[in-house]
Amino acid sequence: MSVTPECFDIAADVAGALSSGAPVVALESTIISHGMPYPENLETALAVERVVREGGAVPATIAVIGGRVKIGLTEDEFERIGRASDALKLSRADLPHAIAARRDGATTVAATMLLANLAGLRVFATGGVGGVHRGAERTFDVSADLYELARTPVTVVCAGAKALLDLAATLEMLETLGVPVIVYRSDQFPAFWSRESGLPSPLRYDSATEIAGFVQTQRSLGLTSGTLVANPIDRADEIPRAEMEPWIAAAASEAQEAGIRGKAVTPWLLERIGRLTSGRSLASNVALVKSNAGLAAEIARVMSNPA
Ligand code: PSU
Ligand code: MN
Repeated sequence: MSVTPECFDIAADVAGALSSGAPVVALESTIISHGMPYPENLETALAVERVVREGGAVPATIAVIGGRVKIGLTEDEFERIGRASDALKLSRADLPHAIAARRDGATTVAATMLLANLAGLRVFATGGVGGVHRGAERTFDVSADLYELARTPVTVVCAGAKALLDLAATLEMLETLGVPVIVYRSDQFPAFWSRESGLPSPLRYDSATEIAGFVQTQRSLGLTSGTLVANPIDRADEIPRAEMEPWIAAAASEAQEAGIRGKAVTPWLLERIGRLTSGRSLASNVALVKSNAGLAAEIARVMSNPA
């Protein structure tokens, strides 16, 4: 087992699962603090943990509380991250500050991957990963999530990337960085709220067993990058692309006019799109995160008990 840094607190059930080789699924916390409004954020976070348990794995939501890295949160800690308006949004660059200054912070995909890996967790479920923003040729706004996927050996299950990003550029960037992108049971890369993006799947796999086999092969080759698994939202929960596009365009141009920059961009757009769609985007978001948690639990189970 890996030796974790002194600032880590690993929940008892997570530690038990790790020492016995039982399946564990890491979960991020920025989606709680900056991705959804209260109280839906808390309800969703707890529901996602239940889905992982029902799927036969132990959930480990990751966050920084008072400068301690928590691998697995108590209900009070969920509450603290879900309600705290002063929780920092932590990506790779921000973690040492949050820990040294004893702050509360919620971890993005990048920071969650990094911490999960240090704790020995190999599978992680989220909603959407960050990517290349529209207009990145001017702003250079490319999420640190992509670089983390390139360097950290964790399998990340998501619903694609939000269509408010430049999805074609995001896939190009992932290819450049050497990050394999597997789409689960679909020939198109999914666009978060929508099943389709118009972009072909780089790879398509139809079972958790095949995905676990892929990752095993990746490791046997000495490859230390992550793997992105894109799980399209269920048809019953999706908002088709044509319906989403005008709302995304409106939110993106408003963000530009309002001068929103840096870390604030993704949370701002999500909130705005939530309002423009009268909550429909939030309902889809909740459904897809649960679906991803279920698939991640299945992959973690197969990885723990290879055939
Ligand atoms: N996608 C969502 N909800 C979110 C995020 C992504 O549907 O809350 C968060 C994730 O934590 C992701 C982060 O890692 O936004 C990316 O932010 P940025 O673009 O600033 O790297
Ligand atoms: Mn950014």
